[in-house]
Amino acid sequence: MNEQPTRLEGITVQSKILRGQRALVIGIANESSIAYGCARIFRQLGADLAVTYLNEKARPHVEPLAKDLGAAIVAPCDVGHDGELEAVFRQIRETWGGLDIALHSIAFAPKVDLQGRLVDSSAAGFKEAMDISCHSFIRMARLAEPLMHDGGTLLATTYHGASKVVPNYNLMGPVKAALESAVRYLAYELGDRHIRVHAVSPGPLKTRAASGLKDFDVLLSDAIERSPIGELVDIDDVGLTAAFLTTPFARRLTGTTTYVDGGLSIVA
Ligand code: 0WD
Repeated sequence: MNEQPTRLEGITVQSKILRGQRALVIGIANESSIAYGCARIFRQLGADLAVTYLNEKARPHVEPLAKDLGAAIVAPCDVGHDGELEAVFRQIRETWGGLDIALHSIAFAPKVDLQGRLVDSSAAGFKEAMDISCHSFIRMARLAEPLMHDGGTLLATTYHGASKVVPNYNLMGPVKAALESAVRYLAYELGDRHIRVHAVSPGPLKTRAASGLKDFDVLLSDAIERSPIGELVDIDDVGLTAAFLTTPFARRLTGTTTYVDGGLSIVA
């Protein structure tokens, strides 16, 4: 990896503070994915990467990105399919022998449940949303724990709709609330192994997952209008915050939900 400082729009990152860190990134669907922004920043700061793709359909979109990132491991992983997450961790153990960072940047709910009222949501739809979007993070933590020999950082992606009602976020609100709570309990349980656990909560970003929400464009224009900083966040912004949480600068932080939203969430 070259030693040139990393240039992002408007800032220069001099540091390779993540050199030697091995990072698993789950949730790259395409170059707009939040996970891609995080992977790119982790890499630019010196980390080695393992990257997953959902299935064969997603593979041609993810593989070229993984190649550009110089990912050491590129593997299929649908967390809803028995054994696939386990297989990724097996490959990490065989290739690296350990792991320092794991990012979970995925969410799913069946469209009919996502776009309907919470009060009308089906048990099956709620259960699937909870399994893919929340419990898979717990499974990821369980698999990561024995590989994080010198401690590490587990990161999940959440949204403000977990703690406040955001119109049209519907059943993902309670699902993300469970995820944020899981982050706190995992932080409590894994703290003595120096495994820190965080949720990162970005403001609205135009991605494929977001396009499944009704009237998402309204959320975007509202974020520009009402946030103190007055601009949308981008995936590099999320990556920088995620990266910060993995560094020694954050070594006494755990269990937090950290907003990357230009201050939108502080405004009534
Ligand atoms: O405004 C936004 N975009 C925000 C997103 C604001 C705040 C939070 N988030 C969260 C999302 O809820 C999600 O947890 O960020 C996370 C990443 O979402 P994203 O980057 O916005 O969306 P996208 O690029 O679509 O990545 C999510 C990916 C899926 O993409 P598709 O488009 O195929 O649904 O999650 C993956 C998949 O690649 N995914 C799975 N991965 C493994 N196993 C599964 C699964 N079963 N289901 C979906």
